[in-house]
Amino acid sequence: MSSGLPDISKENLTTYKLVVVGDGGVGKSAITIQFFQKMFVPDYDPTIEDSYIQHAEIDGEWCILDVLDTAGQEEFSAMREQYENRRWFSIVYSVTDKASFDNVHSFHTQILRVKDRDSYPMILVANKIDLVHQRKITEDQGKDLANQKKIPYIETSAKDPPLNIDVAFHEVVRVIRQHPVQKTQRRKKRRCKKSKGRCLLM
Ligand SMILES: Nc1nc2c(ncn2[C@@H]2O[C@H](COP(=O)(O)OP(=O)(O)OP(=O)(O)O)[C@@H](O)[C@H]2O)c(=O)[nH]1
Ligand SMILES: [Mg+2]
Repeated sequence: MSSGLPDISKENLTTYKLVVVGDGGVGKSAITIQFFQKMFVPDYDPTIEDSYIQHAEIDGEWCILDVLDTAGQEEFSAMREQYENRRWFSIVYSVTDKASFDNVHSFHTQILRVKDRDSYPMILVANKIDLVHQRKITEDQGKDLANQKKIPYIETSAKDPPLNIDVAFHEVVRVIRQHPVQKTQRRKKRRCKKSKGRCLLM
């Protein structure tokens, strides 16, 4: 009987290594745990670093999602060095926390700097939209920021019943599939080193 899962012994599935970044307390862990474990964690336990891996079927194509849930709190921010080894990003802010919205720009800049590109596939996630009365950042403000950065914008709630959590993870994979990184522009000209008359791209 088929389990519905792909036979990974036969198939070479693509692994998407995602990183979830954003300020402390915006809900990065809640979103990630809701996606992987289908539950809401009401308590706030600041993350140092956690990773999750799972098969996923996105737009009819199976893949492996390997997600790094990062530390938002400054005291754990040394772990952000990990950006270099990872490829794809979701930047999360909380619609109830203006500072977390203001800090999106610095996460975005940091990713472009590490990747040495003018643009890079990523998405902007506006979380905690269930907290309607505490909302400080409107949908229009979020969309404007995402438009400025030329990245998709998704509103989520990790609280039960979850809203757009699967969509957020699926969308980042869609963005990656649509924009193979090879096609994005390097910010600086590639350095060219002469070796035995050949030009090696660095
Ligand atoms: N109401 C509501 N609460 C949320 C939501 N997402 C997260 N929370 C709560 O907000 C608090 C912080 O959530 P976390 O997921 O731990 O935040 P984080 O971004 O992982 O924080 P760091 O690990 O410190 O970077 C917790 O108490 C969560 O239960 C949401 O969508 N709605
Ligand atoms: Mg966390």
